[in-house]
Amino acid sequence: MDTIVAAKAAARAAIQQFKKFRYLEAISGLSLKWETRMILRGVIGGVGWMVAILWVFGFGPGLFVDAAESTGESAGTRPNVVLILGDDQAWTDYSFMGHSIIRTPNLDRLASQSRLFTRGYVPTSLCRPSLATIITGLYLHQHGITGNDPALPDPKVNAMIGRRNPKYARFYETLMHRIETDPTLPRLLAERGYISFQSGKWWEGNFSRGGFTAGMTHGDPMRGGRHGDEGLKIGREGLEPVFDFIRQAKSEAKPFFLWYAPLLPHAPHNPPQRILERYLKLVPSPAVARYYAMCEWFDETCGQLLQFIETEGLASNTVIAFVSDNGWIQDPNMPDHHFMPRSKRSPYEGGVRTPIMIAWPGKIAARRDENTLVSSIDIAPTILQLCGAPVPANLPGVNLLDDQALAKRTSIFGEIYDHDVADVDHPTKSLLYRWIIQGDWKLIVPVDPNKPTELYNLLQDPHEQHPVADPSRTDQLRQELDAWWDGQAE
Ligand SMILES: [Ca+2]
Repeated sequence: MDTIVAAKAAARAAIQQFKKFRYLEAISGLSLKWETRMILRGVIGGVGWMVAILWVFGFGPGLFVDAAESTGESAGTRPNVVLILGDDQAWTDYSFMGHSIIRTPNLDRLASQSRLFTRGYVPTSLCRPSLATIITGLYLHQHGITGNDPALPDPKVNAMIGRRNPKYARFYETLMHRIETDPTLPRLLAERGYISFQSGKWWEGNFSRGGFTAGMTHGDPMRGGRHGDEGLKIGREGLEPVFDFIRQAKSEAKPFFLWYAPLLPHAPHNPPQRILERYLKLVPSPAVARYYAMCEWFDETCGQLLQFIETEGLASNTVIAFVSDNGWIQDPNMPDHHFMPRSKRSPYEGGVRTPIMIAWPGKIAARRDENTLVSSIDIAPTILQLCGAPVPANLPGVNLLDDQALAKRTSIFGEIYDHDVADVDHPTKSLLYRWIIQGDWKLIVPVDPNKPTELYNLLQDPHEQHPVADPSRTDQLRQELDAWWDGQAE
């Protein structure tokens, strides 16, 4: 499919050259002999066709990834971008990822139309820092938002009350201000004329602080602002605010960026009864049934969003990207939403692995990739290039559509912190683990010297049940991890 897309692009380029030449003739008043004209047109057009032929025979990988897929710039296009963010859903919990009970027909369809990476990761398994990474394209130690909340000095005081204490306002402000100084997708896309809308999860105060031109989250702590407030209604109470924004962008003929981060399947696990009933019959644990139903509910809202884009006639000019901010494995023996130790907030696969996909009908060839390691740090540079926006030099990710760049990168990395940030001025002091995956191997390095460093072969042991003793491989991976970032607080 890539070859056909690229060959078509080359053919289109050749036709454009013909047209350009005719235009030049017209505006310059050149009156060339018929024979001269045909020779020149033949030379110009022939170059395009030659490139197309070379591509077909495999001489051009990477060439048109930039020209036709990655930048969008060459065609002068500015596609709309819809970023769908799951919240607390493990990598296994979609039917397209092989789950035998959970139904996700809408995301399955999107997966079949996408460049899908089943070995996707987020560097960290906690909401706020993971979302900050997705919107900035930076690692946690770069953007400085490492936990969900600043630590409260008195754990006995109710957290919501404690957070409103003016004494601690500086702590919140220090963390939140970072999103104003870091690059963000909406801010960078605004330079290309995009309008943007925040819906759902958003931890960084008012939506405008992240560079969104519109949104749902007011972020006022005196009115319950913490991780999305009004925005958290999206999906659970319909999608009308998102639909209104899309209608507005369409009527103003402006390209748009949509942040769709509903609190789904995140707790509270209170799915509609009509969905829950099916799962209660299939699994013995009511808590697991509720979580499974939440996954289907999330999928249902994604279907409503994608259907709206289709109905509005925007599908062919809209990029859809998907990632979950972190995983979740429901404890079957708890009455309510409680996660198992090796899921959310942990460095294990149940916390950090997620499918990552990107779709653009007719522009990005659908392909299921079960080998290549990718990370949520790659989403920002991919979107920026697709929209023809400049990619800041300090972004560590690569374009998900650039096969050569992906092949060159052999390792991906992550860092796990405590839920609360102990010292907002030195946020990396709350570091708990760093991890590296290289090929099939994963090394987890704890900060606590009393905890073991763990090595796993993910191909043979995808759920990390059997640590491997291999000192030389451990040393080699440890060196590469340290070369990436040594974990020392700044
Ligand atoms: Ca989350």
